Amino acid sequence: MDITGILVVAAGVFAIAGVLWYFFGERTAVAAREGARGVQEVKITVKGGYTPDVVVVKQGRPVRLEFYRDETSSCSEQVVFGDFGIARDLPAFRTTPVEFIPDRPGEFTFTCGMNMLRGKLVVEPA
Ligand SMILES: [Cu+2]
Repeated sequence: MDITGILVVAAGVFAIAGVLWYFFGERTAVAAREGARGVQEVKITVKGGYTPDVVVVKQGRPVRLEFYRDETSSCSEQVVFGDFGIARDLPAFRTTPVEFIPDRPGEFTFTCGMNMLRGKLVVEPA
């Protein structure tokens, strides 16, 4: 293989790694900040996905996730926390709070109403 061939293969490997990272990599994990009254608060932007898409909170303390939906795509018009029995409509270009108390530790997926967009709530044991 000459140098051009090696470069082509290397570029291909980088491209594939990039695609895998884009689809499967965990991009942003954010720990909740404790605000007034001990509420764990995180702002999440909804635009073709959730940013951050990994949110870390502590068990047994109230959580307030503020979803700002920065698009009109119908895909993201609802957010669902199946494990906690929560489904909320997210009006476009507004902030919608989702409040609950994570009563058990673990990793819980939250999704859009169609189960396409995905994020993860990590509840650390108290
Ligand atoms: Cu969707």
